Amino acid sequence: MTNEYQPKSIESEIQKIWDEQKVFEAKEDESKEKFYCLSMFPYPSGRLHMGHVRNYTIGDVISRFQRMQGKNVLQPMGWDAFGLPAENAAMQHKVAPAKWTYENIDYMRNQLKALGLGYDWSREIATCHPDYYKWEQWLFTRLMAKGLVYRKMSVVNWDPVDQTVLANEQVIDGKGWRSGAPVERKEIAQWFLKITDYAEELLQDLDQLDGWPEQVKTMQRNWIGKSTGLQIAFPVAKGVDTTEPLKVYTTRPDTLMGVTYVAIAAEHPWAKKAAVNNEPLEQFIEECSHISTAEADMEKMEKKGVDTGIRVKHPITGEEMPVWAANFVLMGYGTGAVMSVPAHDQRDWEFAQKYHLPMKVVVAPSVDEIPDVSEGAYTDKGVLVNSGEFTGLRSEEALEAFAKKLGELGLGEKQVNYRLRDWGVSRQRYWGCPIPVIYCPACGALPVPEEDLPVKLPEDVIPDGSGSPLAKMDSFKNCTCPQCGGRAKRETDTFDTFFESSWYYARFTSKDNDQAMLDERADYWLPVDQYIGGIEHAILHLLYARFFHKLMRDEGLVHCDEPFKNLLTQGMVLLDGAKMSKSKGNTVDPQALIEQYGADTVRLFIMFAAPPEQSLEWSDKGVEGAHRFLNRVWRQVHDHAENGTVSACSSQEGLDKAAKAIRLKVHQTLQKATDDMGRRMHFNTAIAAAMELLNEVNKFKPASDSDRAVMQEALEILVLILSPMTPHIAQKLWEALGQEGLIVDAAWPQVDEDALVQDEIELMVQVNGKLRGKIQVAADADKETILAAAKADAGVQKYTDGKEIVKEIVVPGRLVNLVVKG
Ligand code: ANZ
Ligand code: ZN
Repeated sequence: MTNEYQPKSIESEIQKIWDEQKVFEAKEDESKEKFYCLSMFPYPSGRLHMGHVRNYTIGDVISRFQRMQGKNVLQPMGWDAFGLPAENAAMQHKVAPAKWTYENIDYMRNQLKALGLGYDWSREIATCHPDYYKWEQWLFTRLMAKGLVYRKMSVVNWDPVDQTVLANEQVIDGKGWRSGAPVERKEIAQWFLKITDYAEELLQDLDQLDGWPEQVKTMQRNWIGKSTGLQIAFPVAKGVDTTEPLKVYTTRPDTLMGVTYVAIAAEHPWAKKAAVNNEPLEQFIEECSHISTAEADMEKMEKKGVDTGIRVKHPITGEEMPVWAANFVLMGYGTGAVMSVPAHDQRDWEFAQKYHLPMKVVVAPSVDEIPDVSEGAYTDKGVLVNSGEFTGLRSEEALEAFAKKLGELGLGEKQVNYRLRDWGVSRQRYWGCPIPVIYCPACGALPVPEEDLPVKLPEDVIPDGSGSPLAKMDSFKNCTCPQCGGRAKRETDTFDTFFESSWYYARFTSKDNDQAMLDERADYWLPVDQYIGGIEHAILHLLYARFFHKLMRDEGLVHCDEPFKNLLTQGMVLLDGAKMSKSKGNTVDPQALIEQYGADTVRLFIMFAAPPEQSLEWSDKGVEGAHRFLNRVWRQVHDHAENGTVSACSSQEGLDKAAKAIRLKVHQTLQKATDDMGRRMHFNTAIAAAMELLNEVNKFKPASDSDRAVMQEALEILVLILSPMTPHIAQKLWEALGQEGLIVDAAWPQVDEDALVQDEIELMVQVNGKLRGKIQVAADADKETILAAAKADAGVQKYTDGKEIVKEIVVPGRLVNLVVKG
């Protein structure tokens, strides 16, 4: 038997055993508590990067730890396989996206296997496979029937040279990435999912998610952006041929008496009406149609506007005020119109300055402290002033007061608004899931009937970057109407790839079902007990997945409200303080490391270098250190096993002091590791404790059979603690220790409380507050005995000799302090 640690051969040998024995294939078993552990699946870009390795190692360690706790663990893996990079690669290498993707998947699957990740590969999913996307097409048609889907004109980036729609990341400095032509805004019809119907529930249910980081929940809350305010109607005075009043939405009704003008979006129907005989306005609208509507840009943009000539009446005072078209008002939010209060809103203030519009102060810190707004708006809340019958109210009281008054006048009511917009799911791209819709000239837009699903994406296509390949393929596009049988055309847009990643976690439970999207196995496994992934997915992916979960629940497919019980957002992997990334060129290739040191070393280093949610600074020295440690464990176990294994010690009976000290250390370590790896999920401190244990064990020289049994126990527990992190070496050492079977199936060891009871304890001895010695005393020693021992200590005597001890302090279990004089 070789005595050298050879990770390469060990690892492939053990991985083969796992494969052959289907060790990680999960079976539903009602008699066992389930644990569904899921790491965010990767995009098959070609190779794993260190961020993947960290994510997946964390998930694997948690899975293995939970399995040892007796849980029935499911840990699946798959591929988020649709997306733009495949199309780019296709153009570059003249290879079909499907071929490129499937080849990458094969390569990366092997990489994951080489890392020793315990996945149930029988449940593997690639989202570009029709068996998978068939069901999201099916769900979409169900949602269509329920009215949760609609089609609406919406703006896209249009490349006039390539005649194609560009994704945001394909627009560089306002130009198309391939053609270099200035991008145009173009309105086309697109499909939307009514996520806004679920806005309130998506917000409320965040409160159930005790196992999510507060930060992520806050980000989701802000994204949903619920606000309570008033919708207020300003009746028409003149300049527009309608009797309908102009509606605005405000979250600051306390400023109502300070409104001096009203601003509407350039796309507002009133602006269009007024533009008919208003040249500057017409130009302004035209100008606005070219700028981006991204909210970030809106903030920076110079505020501009044009007087529409329309006049409205203040709902309470009846005073006439102008209506301006302004570029900072968004058509898609609230009513597309705002009441402007330049004295109390900075944006309105800047606009009023620029166009010489009046200001009126109506909110003040107190009634006799009118703020100066000559340098900028006063935006704080306070007390209403200059507000007629409302003067003296606090801002907080204004909502109710104005709601009542406006209600009586029939000119306003309370309203709740959400910043969240409906989800536009159409993408004018080839490598995605076809949207299952047929357009018939006679019958309109119809869902593809269930029996005709899936609408398969043709896979032998090499896009060339100009236009949509599907739109150019008659064989794909032409079809017959499912209703009248006439000639019809297929939708050639594909889904946003967030569509696929919104429900894959559920499909893993029922992956082989070709009759239904999900079956009763989903009820057994869901919700996911532990979800692990990057913070970059804190908003969109997690929100869409939560939304899909509720959609599936309302279809009767799942029976819980939320998909992910606990969420862990792992920190970044850094090199010299900067995020490791391809674009920065500061990456470390996991593959090379695995080949050099073995997967166990890489896994151990990753788990040791930082707690999962913190960033991890890459260090070659750290990797070498991890490797040395594994070598030392290897040697320690084999040195012991060479003289034959024995059965492990399991009680304090007949042990001498040194043996008891080892057992104490072993069970202290076990207690700590159990808590660190389970409740706290701080694997780094568990590993540090295991390293310390090895040091102690190494100093222990067994002199008897009972000592050898203590050593055996220590090594077994050490190996068990390490096994989730370093499963391959753990398996070999397990065997070396004379154990049968697979260590993955071993139970997590139990702490022996007896071993934790200390006969003797160590106390610090201070002289005048400075540490001068350490003493060993019986755990139940009385004060007299402790003091005698302290005074007898040679180190202490150096400082007490010839001096008078004026005070003696004993802090039980901790220290002795002797105060001396002279
Ligand atoms: C008057 C006012 C006075 C406002 C004041 C603010 C401060 P949140 O909280 O995000 O919901 N607003 C409403 N609709 C808008 C639109 N379509 N485009 C741009 N701005 C719009 O924001 C609500 C506030 O944003 C509203 O309250 C409105 O301005 C503005 F001292 O009304 B406020
Ligand atoms: Zn028809």
